[in-house]
Amino acid sequence: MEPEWRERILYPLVGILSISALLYLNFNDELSFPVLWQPKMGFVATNSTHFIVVGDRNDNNSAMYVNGWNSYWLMEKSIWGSSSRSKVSKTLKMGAKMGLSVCRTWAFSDGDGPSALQTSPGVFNERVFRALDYVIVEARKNRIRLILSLVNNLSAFGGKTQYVRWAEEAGINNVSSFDDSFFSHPTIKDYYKAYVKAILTRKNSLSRVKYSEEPAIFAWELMNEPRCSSNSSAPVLQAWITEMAAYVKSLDKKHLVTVGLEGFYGLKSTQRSSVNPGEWGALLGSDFIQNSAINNIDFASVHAYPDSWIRHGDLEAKANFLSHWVDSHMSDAENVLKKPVLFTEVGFSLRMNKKTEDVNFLLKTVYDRIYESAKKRQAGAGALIWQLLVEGVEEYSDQFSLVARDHPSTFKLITRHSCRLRRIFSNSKTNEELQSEDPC
Ligand SMILES: *C1O[C@H](CO)[C@@H](O)[C@H](O)[C@H]1NC(C)=O
Ligand SMILES: *[C@@H]1O[C@H](CO)[C@@H](O)[C@H](O)[C@H]1NC(C)=O
Ligand SMILES: *[C@@H]1O[C@H](CO)[C@@H](O)[C@H](O)[C@H]1NC(C)=O
Ligand SMILES: *[C@@H]1O[C@H](CO)[C@@H](O)[C@H](O)[C@H]1NC(C)=O
Ligand SMILES: *[C@@H]1O[C@H](CO)[C@@H](O)[C@H](O)[C@H]1NC(C)=O
Repeated sequence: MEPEWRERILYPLVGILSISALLYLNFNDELSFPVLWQPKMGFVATNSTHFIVVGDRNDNNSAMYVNGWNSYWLMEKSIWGSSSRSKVSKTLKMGAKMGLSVCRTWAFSDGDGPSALQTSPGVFNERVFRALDYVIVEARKNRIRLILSLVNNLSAFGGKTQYVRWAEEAGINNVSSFDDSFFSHPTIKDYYKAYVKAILTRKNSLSRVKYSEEPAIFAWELMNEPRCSSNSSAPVLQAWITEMAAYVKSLDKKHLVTVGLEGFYGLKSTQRSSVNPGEWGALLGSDFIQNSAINNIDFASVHAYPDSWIRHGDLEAKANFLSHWVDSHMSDAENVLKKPVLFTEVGFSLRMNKKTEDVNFLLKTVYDRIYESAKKRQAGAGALIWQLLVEGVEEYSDQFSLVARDHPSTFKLITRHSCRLRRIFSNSKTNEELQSEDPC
């Protein structure tokens, strides 16, 4: 061996290898292995009624229409060890392969179990926070953007109920037995704000990027499906959204904010009441128009569950409802709100629709309307199916869950929709899209 070769190549090589080995040994704890490189991404913003990616070409060609999905359990599945983490990674990879660009997931888990993120007001389990760090890093790796929801209306993962319980445990005795004091009691509002602040100012332990600076976050969602039935005329929820959206913006000016509504029209939107699935829709203390019109709310969010909302309708009745529901919200977003609207949960019961073709038919009803809207660069900005699973996460299954193995035709339909949305913008592909996987 030439001595010169040894000095010029071998010694440095050995040096690099031993430093790498040292780094590897030091960081081998998978929970703290640092991320050295991440793909570049722009932030999502809005331009009148559509989304754009800032930092891309800034003509109207950079309009972004979304095909996406829900997997609410990503953080929880990332807490314990690499074999369950690999399911999270697999899920995000699967989304990318289907041309999906946005995933909605929970950034909350309130309570006292070992997988709770917030164990009492303002107190966090660092291990669970690192699981959320991991989800964000993996999303970015796959060029997926996340809609992160900040609290639940329902009591799964704590929700409103847990916040009210904390207040009671702290000796506050004027919280009503309704969980709705979540929206009005000053102490509980402070709990929520402290939580929001901890999330938004978090520095990712893996990438060292602050959440407020992370382009792989598509938006913050104030709450999953807020309802405040005890005040059906809606001012309580309206005031809460106004206050909390402003609070989020005061900490983070780069990210979009949405409410997380189901989309029912309230008592003040009488001209729209026939669009609701029933009279009950107006009595839940929310109002799609008023709540979404708030200045700091950047885009409207709507859910669609025809199987749960009109239980006794046949397939045709459900498809009719769905068409009106989607058209009405897109038209209000375009003409009244002048903001994009995302259908952030669209779910069809596999128990009630016995045939996969029926699920596909209903899903296609929504997708076709989004596609028409995208062709005209209008406000119907996309839909997120509830929910996609990979094999091995059956514990998170519900009657709306789709697994590729069992529902290949639905997966094909979802992918085809991603592709036709992409084709509309194919002569103006953003740099990001050109680099990402092409399923089409
Ligand atoms: C913007 O979009 C419109 C409608 O699709 C098109 O006619 C126009 O040429 C586009 N402008 C630019 C700068 O690409
Ligand atoms: C927003 O859209 C308008 C046309 O509607 C266009 O002229 C403008 O350049 C767009 N701005 C950005 C930042 O994309
Ligand atoms: C929201 O919470 C209330 C209880 O406070 C409950 O009655 C309602 O069913 C929940 N709704 C949804 C859709 O989450
Ligand atoms: C409960 O008490 C606090 C002060 O401790 C007060 O600010 C609040 O208005 C009271 N009532 C409700 C419903 O929040
Ligand atoms: C709803 O809340 C508003 C404002 O707090 C109050 O004026 C109104 O009386 C409440 N309505 C009902 C039905 O509780």
